[in-house]
Amino acid sequence: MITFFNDRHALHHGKMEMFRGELVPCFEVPSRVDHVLKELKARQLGAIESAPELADTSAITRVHSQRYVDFLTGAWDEWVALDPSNAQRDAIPSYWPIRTFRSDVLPASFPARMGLFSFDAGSPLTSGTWTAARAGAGCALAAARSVAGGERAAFALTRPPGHHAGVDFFGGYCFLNNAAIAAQALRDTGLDRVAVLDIDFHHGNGTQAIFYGRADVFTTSIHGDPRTEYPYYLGYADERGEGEGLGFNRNLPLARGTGFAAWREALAQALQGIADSKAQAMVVSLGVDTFAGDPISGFGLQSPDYLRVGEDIAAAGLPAVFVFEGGYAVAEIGVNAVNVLDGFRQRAG
Ligand code: Q9C
Ligand code: ZN
Repeated sequence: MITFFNDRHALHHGKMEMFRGELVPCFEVPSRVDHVLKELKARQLGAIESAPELADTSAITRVHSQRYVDFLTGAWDEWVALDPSNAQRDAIPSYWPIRTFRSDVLPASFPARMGLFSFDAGSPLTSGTWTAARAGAGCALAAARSVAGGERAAFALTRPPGHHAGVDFFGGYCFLNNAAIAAQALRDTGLDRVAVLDIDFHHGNGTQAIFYGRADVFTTSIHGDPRTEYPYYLGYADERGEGEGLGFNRNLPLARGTGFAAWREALAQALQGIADSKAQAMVVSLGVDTFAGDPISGFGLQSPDYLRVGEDIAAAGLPAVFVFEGGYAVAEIGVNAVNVLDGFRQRAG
């Protein structure tokens, strides 16, 4: 399996996130990816290449709005222009245009615009966020192109993660939706139907929303029940797509505390949905925050279970683009993520 690595990832390094009334150290830290890289090398899973830089943002604007990309491009400079001492502080939104407010008008105020383009206060925007996120999109694109070119599987090893980011918003530690960019790139390189399998603990709200009205990209997510788990406001089983996309989204919410046996049954259902959708390739949003030891999540998977996850995905028989998402038990993150890839490789042959 070939890995494309975002070697600019550490330029995004948030200090603190807002959690229940206080600022706590960010869970989404650069060392996450370093541990996965180290484990990949130790287990000799295949070639590891630094992903090439994007020549332009056209692959990004296939799934994100131009005005959101413009916002992200200039955000840090605008933040520092508000007050030069902001250079020492991350930007965190604190106002949002919820129902009955206008979102069509772009405010001149940067903090107001930051709220327009986000949905939580847990995703600090830093000096290097745009550079890191843009390079991550390049990483996802490179992985998608290699699979479109005939590789059975490729891994986009990047952070910040992506699956919570929508057409025009960031949140959940995500700024650009790498999995959606990869899925769209597969479509744009000639595949008629693709699927996104999201196995991160949290519902892939951004990915779902981006493709909700489309029949060419089947999206399916296994996640903590939104009634109790982040991102709370999306991810219920009755969300099945709309318009032409009706029937092309499938959510499999599971109760906090779910262990591997029940989780694996949900995976079988998700894979059956993908088979029924007639997808020719899949993008896997590979979060390992389903791990029992994850500090912010609530499922009970153990490290060896991830080998079985990779095997089950490989048995579906489709080419796969793995895109790295969440996982916050940093000491075990390398073993857990690479176990999925190794299980896939062994089963795929
Ligand atoms: N103190 C991903 O896994 N915060 N994002 C929950 C934690 C948001 C997770 C509260 C979690 C976002 C990509
Ligand atoms: Zn997650």
